[in-house]
Amino acid sequence: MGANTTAVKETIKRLGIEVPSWAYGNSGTRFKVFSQLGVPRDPYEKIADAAQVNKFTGAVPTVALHIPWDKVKDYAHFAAYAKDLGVTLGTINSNTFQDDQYKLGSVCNPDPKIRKMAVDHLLECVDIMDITGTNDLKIWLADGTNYPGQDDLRDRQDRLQESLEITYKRLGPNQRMLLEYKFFEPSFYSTDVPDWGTSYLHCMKLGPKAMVCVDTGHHAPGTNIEFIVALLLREGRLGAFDFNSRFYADDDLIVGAADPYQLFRIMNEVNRAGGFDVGTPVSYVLDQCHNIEDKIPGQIRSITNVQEAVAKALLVDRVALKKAQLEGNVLAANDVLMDAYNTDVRPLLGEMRNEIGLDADPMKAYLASGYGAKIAAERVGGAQAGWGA
Ligand code: PSV
Ligand code: MN
Repeated sequence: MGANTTAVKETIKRLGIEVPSWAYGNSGTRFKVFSQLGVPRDPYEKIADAAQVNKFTGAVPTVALHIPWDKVKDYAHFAAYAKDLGVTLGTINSNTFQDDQYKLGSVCNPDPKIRKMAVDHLLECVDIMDITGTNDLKIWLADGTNYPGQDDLRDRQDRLQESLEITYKRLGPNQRMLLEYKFFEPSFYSTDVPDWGTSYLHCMKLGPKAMVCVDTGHHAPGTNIEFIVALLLREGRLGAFDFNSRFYADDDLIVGAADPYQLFRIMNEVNRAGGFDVGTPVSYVLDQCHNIEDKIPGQIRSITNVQEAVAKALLVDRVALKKAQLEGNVLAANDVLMDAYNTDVRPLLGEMRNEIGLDADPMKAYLASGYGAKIAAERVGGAQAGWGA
């Protein structure tokens, strides 16, 4: 085995995994949004639910917000409320995809007035970050085109660069811009930031505070995501993960559900590059929706899936691996990885939770807590939060 088990436990104890506020609202597909009992009706109730995930896993220091879905009157009050519940406000996710004006795109739109509207929104997000004390602005753009000839692909890149530059200049000294890519959807012919290379190019032009966000669900089937991760880490430009799983397109399913081995391979590259070290620039964030499963349990499962993949990656015997690699011993090298991957790390993680005063099994403990029944009884009336709220 690789790192000793005490070191594995200590690393996972300090590995924070941010949860998204939008995981707790109702969600679905373009065909149907299913509603659930007890779903939050405002951003405060979303934070209360996220705090439960932290309470039982001990792994969730921060909650990502989505603007305007999580707009509140008083962000300082909101931040204080979160703090009282044991969490802090995290990444601010911009939203330049829900207004009618964005039909032909936001920051890449051919109309300068609409581009300005989009940039103003990004700047407003930074204003909010200043109040909440958040460091990260995450930008995912729905911009693209549906038909060849619809717009000039290169002009759109120029507009993108210009808009990002204005936003980048507004960042404070400790604030970062995380530029997310996605290979298609909602546009079907071209996407303005479709891949890591495009995101990386723009980040390089912008400066050191711009980093790439790898959303694990945003790649074509068969893509070697760990290679992308290794490359970005090598260049010092991997700023964040958005975790989720996909079988087909961007499904936003529970991380590690579709292919836990892939998640392990990605975490192995992160570990290879020191991405779990103290002071790492990489942030770890869930970006998921729970359409048919219960939401808080879905989030708890996601956290434990990430912890299991990280624990296995930390168990890789790097010395034995390097030796086998340098000797050209293909099977021995592969065995080293498989040994770690095939280790049942659940007892180790249970032990780790006990050491920090938690139940070894966060899912069981949450289900026994009665919180789900409590919110189902209490949260009646009012509009449940969902997409667009
Ligand atoms: C849309 O694909 C998306 O899931 C992106 O991954 C963003 O991170 C998220 O929505 C929130 O805007
Ligand atoms: Mn994402």
